[in-house]
Amino acid sequence: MTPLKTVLTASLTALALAACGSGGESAGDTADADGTAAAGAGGTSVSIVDNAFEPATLEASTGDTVTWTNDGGAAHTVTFDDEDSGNLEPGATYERTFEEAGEYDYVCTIHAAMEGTVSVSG
Ligand SMILES: [Cu+2]
Repeated sequence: MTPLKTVLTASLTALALAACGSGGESAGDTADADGTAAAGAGGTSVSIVDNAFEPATLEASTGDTVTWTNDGGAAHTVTFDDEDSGNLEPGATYERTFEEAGEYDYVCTIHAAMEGTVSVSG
């Protein structure tokens, strides 16, 4: 009785399948990103891939604006307790400015295993 729900379910299934496929193919690329993530140069950009935030923990300073870019092939979200990017399609970006020091945990609401933290120091 709910055709819309059927369509949504089918779309989510397709996204999940696409995410699995591209994740395997880009293994070589993500290894590189992991190796350089600790450098922290710039410190205000997070790359979203299928399915992880890179770097998972970002060090930032108060007043910094952090930009997330969806470099993956599936839609993802950047969801804090108090702020939500909504669905970010491939290529989309989201920004948040951190005015206060603290640990800001966030997740992707589409993929439960995707977690990240912005560690803001004053
Ligand atoms: Cu995701």
